[in-house]
Amino acid sequence: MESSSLFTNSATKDNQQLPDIVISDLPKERGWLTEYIHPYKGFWYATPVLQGLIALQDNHFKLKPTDVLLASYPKSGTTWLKALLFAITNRPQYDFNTHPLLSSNPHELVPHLESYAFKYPTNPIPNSSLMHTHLAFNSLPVTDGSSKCKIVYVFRDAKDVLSSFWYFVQKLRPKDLPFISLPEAFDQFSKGYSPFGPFWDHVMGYYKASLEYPKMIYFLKYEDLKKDPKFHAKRLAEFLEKPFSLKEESEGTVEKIIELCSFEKLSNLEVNKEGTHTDFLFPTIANNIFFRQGKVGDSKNHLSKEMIEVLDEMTKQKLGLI
Ligand code: PAP
Repeated sequence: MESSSLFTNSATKDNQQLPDIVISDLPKERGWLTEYIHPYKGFWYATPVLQGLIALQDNHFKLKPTDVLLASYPKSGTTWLKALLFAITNRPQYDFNTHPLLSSNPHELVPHLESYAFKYPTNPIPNSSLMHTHLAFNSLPVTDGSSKCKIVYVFRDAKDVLSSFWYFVQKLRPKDLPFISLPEAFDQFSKGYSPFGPFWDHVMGYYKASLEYPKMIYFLKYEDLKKDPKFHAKRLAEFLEKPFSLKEESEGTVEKIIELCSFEKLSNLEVNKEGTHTDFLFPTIANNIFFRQGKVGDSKNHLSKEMIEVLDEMTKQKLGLI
């Protein structure tokens, strides 16, 4: 999907650091869900994602102090965190028996920032204080740390991310685009030019920012959340300045939220087994493709020994002890 120079960024009017982007002038590589991805500020973005980013910049997008932004590399736990953040931030409003998560997929309840902006380029900012992005930290209007918004970043093991992403792509890749094998996807991912990649730079950008601006960014590992969801749900609520009260704790609210957002619960709901929603690239997307295994370490059943060694070594070198 090639864009034209119509998508020129005019945000430089009041923000000199943003260069004009003419997508058709940018280099391109094979996309996974779109025909092409292009480099922008050190990361590879699908053509429509860049179009959304440009629309946001053109409209001088800023995060408000009351905004909560979930950020993630794809397949790192987005659906789970969308559910948890929705349930935590909206908990006074909803009863657990009639909760919106019982009848809507988490992706319908928490808008995807750059997708929304791609779809509505003249009015690109979702009307929701809880949003999600796959953009790298350096593309957000918060890099100086002065924003009072809250950002939650979820990080997952590179091997599980790659295998989860590849299975997702098999289900969603448009049929008119050629098949991508797992070794081909591994090659792109490990060399850094997978969609939203390089994966390790994506993680590192948010990790460093979380150390520098701990009140603004909370960095969470999928694997840690799996191990102790109660502890992390409570910490998330504290970070969002909405700690669970003693009354809520005694009523079991934390446990109820964890149960509601669990893989077992969400993946077995009718809406997530049979339902669909509209995504920016796809008019209809089956809700069940966001629920596959929901396990830690499943990639060992899919990746070769060599792939595992390379990805582990890269993670060790690039992320160290994170
Ligand atoms: P996205 O970035 O495209 O929105 P995302 O939700 O991050 O996708 O990734 C989907 C993965 O999260 C799937 O992992 P798998 O392929 O290894 O199984 C999916 O199963 C898993 N997942 C979805 N919901 C949950 C949940 N409630 N708890 C744990 N894992 C989940």
